[in-house]
Amino acid sequence: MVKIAVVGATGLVGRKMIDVLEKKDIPCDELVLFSSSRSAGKELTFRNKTYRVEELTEARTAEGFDYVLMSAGGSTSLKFSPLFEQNGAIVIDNSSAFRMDPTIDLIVPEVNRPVLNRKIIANPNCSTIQSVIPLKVLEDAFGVKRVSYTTYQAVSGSGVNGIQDLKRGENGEAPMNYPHPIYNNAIPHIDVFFEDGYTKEEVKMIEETRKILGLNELKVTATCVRVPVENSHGVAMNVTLDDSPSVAELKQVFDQNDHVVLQDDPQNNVYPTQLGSAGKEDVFVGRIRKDESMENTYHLWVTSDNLLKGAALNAVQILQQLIDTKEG
Ligand code: 11C
Repeated sequence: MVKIAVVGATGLVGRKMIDVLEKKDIPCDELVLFSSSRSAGKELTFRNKTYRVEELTEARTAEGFDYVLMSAGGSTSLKFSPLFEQNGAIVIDNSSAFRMDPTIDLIVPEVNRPVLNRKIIANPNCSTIQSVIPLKVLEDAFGVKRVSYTTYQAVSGSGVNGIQDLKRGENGEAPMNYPHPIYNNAIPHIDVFFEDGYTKEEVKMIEETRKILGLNELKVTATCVRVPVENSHGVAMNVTLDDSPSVAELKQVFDQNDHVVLQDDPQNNVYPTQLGSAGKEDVFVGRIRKDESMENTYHLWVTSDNLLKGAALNAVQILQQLIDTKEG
């Protein structure tokens, strides 16, 4: 008897979590969908059955859940994840609230495994997830010394408000979510600014990369940019390795790895695009080339669906990993 809750069920990520639970055939005898009071009462479908979304209250955390998928923002996670945990559930938390807590694992199943034995496991930021998967491939094969990210992030990363701003712009209306129009524009500003000029999104990418890879001293920097793409993030990565493989060797390593899809035949216009990866589960890698300005340094371009591998799919894969470990 497996009892699962999805918190934030009516949000973009919450809805995808329900879809992925169904698609991946995750064992679930009882599902409860939670939201804020504002969205309670909406109806969603899981395995041909209609569920009414219910308001999450403190008392409801004690209803014997085995697993909770949380995607309702940091303050909801801070309040409710520990309550679910105290009541015996394992919580996979999609917010940034616990990610850098040293007692909490931050997991991308292709890269690392939970070891801390806590009942809250953090799901990383979307742009981090798709970046650490190819980085882990490089680390295992050649050693990684340094990485510089530049992101091209879809508006769905901001939830439904981001998508609405893109649509507003298309209709000539002013934005309500972003500080500038996103339609016909690119905004080098995701999440809040810190005093040193970095944004919180950039700091997340830097810190989460080190934690997931277990490379505390890795040199990492990031510039995060919102672009007028509905879904799927792009990340340009400039990576310095310990070794000096040829570009052909690099491509071979990616080609032989099950966790990425290599799309790299530029003469025939073959390379990952954000539209091309939207709706897909994979992380796509291409445009692999040498950066001649620095030793042992390479460029790659990585795209992936930010709502799937970047959020809901990764969370459900963590859940699957936990179930497999329990059964194994
Ligand atoms: C964005 N990456 O595109 C963000 C969304 O820490 O999980 C996800 C925020 C997070 O705006």
